[in-house]
Amino acid sequence: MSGLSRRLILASGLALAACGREPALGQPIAEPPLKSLAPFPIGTCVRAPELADPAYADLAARHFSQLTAEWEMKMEYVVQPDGSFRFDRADAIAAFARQKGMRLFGHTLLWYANEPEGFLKLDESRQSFEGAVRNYVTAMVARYRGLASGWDVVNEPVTENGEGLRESLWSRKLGQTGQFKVAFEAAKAADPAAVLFVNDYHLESRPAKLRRYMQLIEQLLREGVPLGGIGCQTHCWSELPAGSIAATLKALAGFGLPIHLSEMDVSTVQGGMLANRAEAEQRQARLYAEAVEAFAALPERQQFAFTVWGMRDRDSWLKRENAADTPLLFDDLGRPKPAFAAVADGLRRR
Ligand code: 9MR
Repeated sequence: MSGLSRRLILASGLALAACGREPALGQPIAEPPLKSLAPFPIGTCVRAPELADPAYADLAARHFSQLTAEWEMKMEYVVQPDGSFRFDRADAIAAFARQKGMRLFGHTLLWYANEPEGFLKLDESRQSFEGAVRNYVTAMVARYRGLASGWDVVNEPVTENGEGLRESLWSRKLGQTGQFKVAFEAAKAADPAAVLFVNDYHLESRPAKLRRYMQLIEQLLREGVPLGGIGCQTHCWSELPAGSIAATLKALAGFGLPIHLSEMDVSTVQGGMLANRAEAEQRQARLYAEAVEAFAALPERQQFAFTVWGMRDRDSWLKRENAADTPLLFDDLGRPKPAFAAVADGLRRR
């Protein structure tokens, strides 16, 4: 090895060691932090107990600038059967975000999938249902005021086939429109600076669902609900045709509101058409690249955050459904996959 190249390697090793990473001679230089390549926040979801694992915590702090709780800020964890709240895990995620200088994203206040006993058994002779919902929303939003940049206020309101809005405890008790008014107004009062979202999935794969979602957004804006942003979860699969994610983001951006690409993952098994993992992972990488490039092409003031739904494949909810799935940017050991490189390249090209 020439003196020059040896000096270069030593010098880059020293520079990295100074940043708290210590590669030895001959080890490849680590990939750049994703967040350093993006002018907008790059988010991931996390679970509180895993933050105690240094490898998991390092990956989160190195690459991401925004954290969403994967489930510990939902009613299913927070609301106890007796109606009391527990914030320990949400507080742990918030403390980690604060310590690492990251934003927190609040997920989620009203969700059809969460109908906790505390609400089902509410004694309405003592407390009205609407009052209890307002108390809950106010308690959550006020607690993380100043740290949470935004909230998913109503999650997944549109039915699977896009024909209508979902029935839930919230729509039955407060009315289909009432649930939005109550939750958004209480959230706005509790933190006027937080951006308040609706959020839904399969918008890129089901045109009828996207149309119904956009009708709902139009209606909420017309009725003066303080809706401040639009969430597009982007749970998809490697066979999704090219162009649909980009077209969906563009359509949603037509409202002029901030866009959160809020839960991206790309299943390599759900589409079921690909025989070969290498091809599935290449298609996956292309879809991640399409998504990040389309997001980066939105007007700057509409780029709320680009969020992936987990870091390592083994942490993904999809892995629990099918152990063969590999939907995320990092493999089981936390090593960057082709999908990671595609996102990094997409960010460099913007
Ligand atoms: O990934 C989440 C999983 O760990 C939870 O068990 C589940 C129920 O809380 O929610 C999953 O996340 C969902 C998100 O909150 C809303 N959009 C769909 C996500 C995947 O199911």
